[in-house]
Amino acid sequence: MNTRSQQLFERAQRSIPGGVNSPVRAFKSVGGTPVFMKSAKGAYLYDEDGNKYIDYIASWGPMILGHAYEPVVKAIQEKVQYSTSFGAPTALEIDMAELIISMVPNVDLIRMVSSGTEACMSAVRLARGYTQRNKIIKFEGNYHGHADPFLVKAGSGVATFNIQTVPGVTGGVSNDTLTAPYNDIQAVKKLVAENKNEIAAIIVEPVAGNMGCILPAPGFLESLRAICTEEKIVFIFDEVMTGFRLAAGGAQEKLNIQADLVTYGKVIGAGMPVGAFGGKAEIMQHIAPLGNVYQAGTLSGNPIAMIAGFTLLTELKNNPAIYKELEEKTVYLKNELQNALTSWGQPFIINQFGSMISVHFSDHPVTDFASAASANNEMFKKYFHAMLSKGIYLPPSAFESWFLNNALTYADLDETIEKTAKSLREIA
Ligand code: HOZ
Repeated sequence: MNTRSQQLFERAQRSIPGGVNSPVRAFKSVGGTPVFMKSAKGAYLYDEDGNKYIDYIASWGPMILGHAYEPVVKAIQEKVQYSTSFGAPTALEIDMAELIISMVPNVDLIRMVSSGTEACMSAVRLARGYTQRNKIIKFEGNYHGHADPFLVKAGSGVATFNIQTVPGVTGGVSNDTLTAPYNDIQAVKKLVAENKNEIAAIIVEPVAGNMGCILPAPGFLESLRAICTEEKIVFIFDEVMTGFRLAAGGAQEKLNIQADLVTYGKVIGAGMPVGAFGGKAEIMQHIAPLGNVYQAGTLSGNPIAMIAGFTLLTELKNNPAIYKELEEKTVYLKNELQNALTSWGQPFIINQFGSMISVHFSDHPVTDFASAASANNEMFKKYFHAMLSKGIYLPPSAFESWFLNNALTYADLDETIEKTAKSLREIA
């Protein structure tokens, strides 16, 4: 008999393209039926068939303190009775802007939007308007949302489905996006030299999370910073995944590097649809209505998204120990996974930074898109399904990072290891 998830997936495909509202959820790269979720609490997800899962996605990052976090739920419930949207300014938007500015280095002004895609798209437009230049450099396997300029050699779903060229993105747009391998500073220098005074921005995931988790090589981000300063290029950190996750001040704080503009997504709304971009006043003042770089949105600064994010970020600001706890849990998981995979005896690489981690079935270090793509991703599929069947919910793609949440207990981590060992025996 079909499970309820199977029934729902069949029904979904009749009204929703591919049965999902975001391609990675379709499970196409790992095969099988996507699991339809009904509820979540703390570190656990519960599906429509009543199965429980230990969650390693955390809604792709934002559930840092776990799902349905009580203070966030209460704050939303209190706020929602006063309307879900005004289309007019609220005091809460100022509280939120002031809070983010107090937590994040190097941000004088910040503009709220409704998603990480919007944030990155707007930051690039601003960089172009500010520098009066057209081209940008992005890195292979980095994903900055689905706006046209970013769908060139992108990570996440674009890499998962091996889409080389995205129909609908014009040549004119793609030609202005130059790409370099992640961690390859010589390739960046070459692009900059070949396109002297034409590069508006370099945009980077400071710790990559859309081709698995990939760490910046020592000196890579520092060299990008130096090139941008020298060549008057706007340096953009895409902190949609790393912001408020690696540290209260995100990757800028954790790695001690200052970007000119920084973008945020779902994390600043505790999972509500929200994003933001901010940076130095000198650049930000070119945004309308201060300047002519136009950018807008009826739902920007939406009160429900703001109160959810404000409540979560306040907790993170007031409890810096959370980051230490999260990292300790992730290192514990990494070490135990390492033991289980070593006893298994086949090649593997684990990449981990802060509370981001991923396993690559690879005999070579995974440092960029090419090395992530040449791992044994067939093995990942088997591992994913073996784990899923045992109640461990990993990202359904080898090209996505896992995200830990602080509601996870050491007992959850031990259970995950025990099930990893069983899964590896099954798939060997
Ligand atoms: N781009 C997201 C992960 N990097 C996928 C989000 C989703 O499918 O919900």
